Amino acid sequence: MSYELALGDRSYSSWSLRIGLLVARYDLPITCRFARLYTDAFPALLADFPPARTVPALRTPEGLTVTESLAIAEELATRFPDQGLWPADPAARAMARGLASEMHAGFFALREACPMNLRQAYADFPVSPEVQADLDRLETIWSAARAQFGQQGPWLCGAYSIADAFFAPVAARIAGYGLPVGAEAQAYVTAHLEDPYFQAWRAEGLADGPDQETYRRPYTPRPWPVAD
Ligand SMILES: N[C@@H](CCC(=O)N[C@@H](CS)C(=O)NCC(=O)O)C(=O)O
Repeated sequence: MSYELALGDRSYSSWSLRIGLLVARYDLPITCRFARLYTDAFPALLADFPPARTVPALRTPEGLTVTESLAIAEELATRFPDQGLWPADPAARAMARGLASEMHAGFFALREACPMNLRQAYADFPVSPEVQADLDRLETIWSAARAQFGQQGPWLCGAYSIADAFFAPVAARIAGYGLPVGAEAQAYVTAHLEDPYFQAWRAEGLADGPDQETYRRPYTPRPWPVAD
């Protein structure tokens, strides 16, 4: 038995994006199976990954299903130790682990107000105080990581790591909803938008089928911010 991964819509499923980016970037030997949310295909896919009720879900060669994105990322890092999913440097790794965990456990206002949508960008999004507080916190932790470990490139803790994959959907939200961040955070967002693995995922998602109406928001539509 080999590794299989259940994933949702490439355009809309932020948790799928995180793990999908890791599989593609690190060329992991995992078969990805996709199903669109809100279709009959979704429960049918999950039926092959008991007891998962959300995506992503990883089935290991031993037949065990791992759920929860952070647990899946940790499991992949452990099972493929030569690929460098976490930074090799202990201090950078500790920082990266903290960042990914904080993302997994928080930023609820931003996630609620701005569902990830890689197909549609908006203008005139009204930023609530709660969303602004999440943005402020993001700027604080991104800046702290980059000040310590980010001098050599665009990512948070040296080379691209699980921490960056966990913030890829956040970068997409900042770009897509035109959320206000400073120059340093904006540069980090742009690094994600220009990342070839992110661009490939987004392009594949555009071909997944019709738009999912549930993700449409009543703001002024505008083109996706980076031509790719
Ligand atoms: N905490 C979970 C969240 C996973 C999640 O909510 N996935 C969404 C798609 S992005 C899902 O499967 N939703 C289907 C449902 O809730 O029924 C994780 O880290 O993987």
